[in-house]
Amino acid sequence: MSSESSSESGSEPRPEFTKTPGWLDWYENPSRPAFALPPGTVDTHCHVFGPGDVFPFAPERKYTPCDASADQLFALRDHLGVSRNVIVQATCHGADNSAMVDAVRASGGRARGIATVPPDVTDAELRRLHEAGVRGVRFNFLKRLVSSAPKDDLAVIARKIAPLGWHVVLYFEGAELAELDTFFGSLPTPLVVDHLGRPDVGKPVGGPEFGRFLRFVERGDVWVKVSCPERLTLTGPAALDGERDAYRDVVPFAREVVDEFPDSVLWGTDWPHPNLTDHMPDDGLLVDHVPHVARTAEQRHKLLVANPTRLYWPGEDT
Ligand code: 0GY
Repeated sequence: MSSESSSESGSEPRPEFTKTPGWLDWYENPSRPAFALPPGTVDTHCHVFGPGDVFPFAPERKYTPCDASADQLFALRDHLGVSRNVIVQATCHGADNSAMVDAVRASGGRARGIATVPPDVTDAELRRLHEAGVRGVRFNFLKRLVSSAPKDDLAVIARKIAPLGWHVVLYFEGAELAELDTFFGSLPTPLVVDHLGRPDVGKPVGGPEFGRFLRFVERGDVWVKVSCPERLTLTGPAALDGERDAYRDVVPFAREVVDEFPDSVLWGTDWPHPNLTDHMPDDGLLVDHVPHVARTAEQRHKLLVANPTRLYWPGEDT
C-alpha cells in the first residue's frame, strides 16, 4: 500500500513516506465562501497529518496521506473565517497523539483536541492531554480505518475519561447502529457522532435506518456533527446553474437533524478530507453548504457558535 524509508540529509535520519496510491490531496486554493461564517464559528472536525518527517505516521495505519500541517490548517481557518478548531486524531497516527497535541498547543488557545488512547492509558497521561487542550477520545468502528474496536477496551477508556468531563466521539456507518446502539447507551459520557451518523443518502430520509439514528439522538446527551456532505453524497458536488449549493442529496438528512435537534448539532469541515476517492471538495463550497441545511440565523448561530462553544469552551458567552 505504501512504503517508508529514511533519508539522512541532516544529522537525524527522518522517515519519508509514500502516499497511498490514488490519494487525493487537499484542495490548494479554496474559493472564498459567499456565506460569511458568524464570529466565533468552530470547525469541530478537522485533522492534521504529520508532516510525516516530523510526526511519523503509525506503523499500523491503513493509509498514508499527504502532509497537512497545523500551519496549513490555520491558514484555511483564517481563509474561511473560522474562529477555532477541534482537531481530531487521525487513524494514520494511531494512538500517538503528538501531531494533534502539537497543533492544539500551536493554536494559542484556538483549538481543542480529540485523542486516541489505549485502555491502559494512565491518569497522568490523560491529565497531560487535558492540560494540552484535549477534551475527548474517538472510538472508530470503520474496518477500513482500524483493525478492531473491542468494546471491553473502549468501555475501560470511557470510564477513565469520564471524570475529566470529556466525551466520546463515535465514528460508525449508519447500518451498524443497530448492533452498536446498546453499547453506546452504556457509555458514561456525552457522545458526539461523526458525519450525521453516516447515513446512506440513497435511502429515504423517513426510512427505518435514519429513523433509528434520530431515535438514538433523541435519547439525549448525544451531539451530531453535520459534516462531510462530500463523503456522503452519491450525486457529487455538482451545483446547478452556477449556484453554490453542492451536495444536494445530503441536504434533507442534514436539515432533519438541524430542525429536530438544534441545540445538539455541530459543524466541521473534515479537512484535509482523508480517503476520498472521487473528488476533493473546495472548502469554500463546504461553507456555502451551511445555509442550505441550517436555514435560520438562529439555527446557524447554534450550529456554528453556541453549541460547539458550550461543548468545548464551556462557560464562555456566545
Ligand atoms: C474516512 C473519514 C475520516 C477518517 C479519519 O482518522 C481517520 O482516518 O478520520 C474522517 O475524517 O472522518 O471515512 O476515512
